[in-house]
Amino acid sequence: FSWETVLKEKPGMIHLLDFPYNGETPRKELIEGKLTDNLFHFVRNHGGVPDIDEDAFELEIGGLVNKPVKLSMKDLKDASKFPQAEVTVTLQCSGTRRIEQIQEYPGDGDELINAPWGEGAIGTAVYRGVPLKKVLKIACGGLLPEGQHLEFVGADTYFKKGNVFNYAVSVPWRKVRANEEVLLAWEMNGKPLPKIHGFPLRAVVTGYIGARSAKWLYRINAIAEPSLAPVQAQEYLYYTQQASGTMGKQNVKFSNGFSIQNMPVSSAVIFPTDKQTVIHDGKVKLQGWAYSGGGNWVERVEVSNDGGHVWYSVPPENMTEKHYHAWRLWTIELPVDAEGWLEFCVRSWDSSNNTEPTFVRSAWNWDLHVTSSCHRIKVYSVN
Ligand code: MTE
Ligand code: MO
Repeated sequence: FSWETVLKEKPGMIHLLDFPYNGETPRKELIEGKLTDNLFHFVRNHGGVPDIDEDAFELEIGGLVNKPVKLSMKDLKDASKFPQAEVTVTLQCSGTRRIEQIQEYPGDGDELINAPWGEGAIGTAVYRGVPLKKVLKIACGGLLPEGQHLEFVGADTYFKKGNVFNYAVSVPWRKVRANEEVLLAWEMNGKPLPKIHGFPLRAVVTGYIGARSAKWLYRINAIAEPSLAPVQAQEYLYYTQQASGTMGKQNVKFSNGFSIQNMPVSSAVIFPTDKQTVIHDGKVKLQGWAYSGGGNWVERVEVSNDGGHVWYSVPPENMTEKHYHAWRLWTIELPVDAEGWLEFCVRSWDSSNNTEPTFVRSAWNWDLHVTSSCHRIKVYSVN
């Protein structure tokens, strides 16, 4: 899978890395509608894109379950065996808006780990599949009492410090047990899951960072403790600036970081863009997205034309509807009469009354994850 192939199939994608291919949704397509066109959904890969024959494919489920099984795609899609579900889900990479943290202070990773994503490592789709909870119950007779986490293993391989690993992560059984919307999915917006998004089968873990939604999923292990695979145990950790004192990240132990699961509430202005000249006629139209993880929906979005002193609420009728697992797109005519450089910013609140840190440095962390601070852009305003 080369960048050239992707360019042909996904014209206009914002290019991050050739190999492994990583691409960001173009701005216009990002806020085109509540559902992101599959063609333009962002892509985050750690390794190559596996070629999987759906007819020969089997999902193996084992570890601390009552009955280990192998299921073909035909078994999984047999609605008389497993009830199917469709869920609208925003997937957000924990690297979204990382570029702002990089600009504040550089981190300490390579370009794969610290890919400089902007505002487009997020997208929304309707996924169809089977609730993982039901598959574990119906096919495996449930978990053994020690089975407290579910490890997802992807068929893609990935290099780290001279070793080759399969992409593997885990989620707590509690999350799956409490949430029938955690899916094993084979369809995205009514179409077969595209190859680059995990064909033939992926996990879709609502409310969590994108990393837990393993693509090319071929093995699920019920385990007692969170997975020790490097993606789970060594990446997607949140190290506060204080964790390293003045010594730099090289002195930090993995155990000093905490594992990031739920996404916090965050938002972004997509139009206008940073450093753009805007012509105002007493107002300027702003457009963007707002999303919160953990099953929280976005309650309110506010924008400011003066760097965050005076705020204007986006009228609810100018937002797409509330949703437990999906973003809200918003539009507002922001009053503007000044000429010259202005700082526009956005902040939002979710249904648990969480809001966003004021400045990027308030939530800076060594691996540059979950940039949730108030998104700020500078525009040159003329009349
Ligand atoms: N699954 C596998 N097998 N390999 C990967 O590299 N990347 C993860 C996750 N699942 C990844 C994976 C990350 S970090 C994110 S953000 C999402 O997939 C992105 O999903 P997408 O490429 O379908 O947008
Ligand atoms: Mo990600």
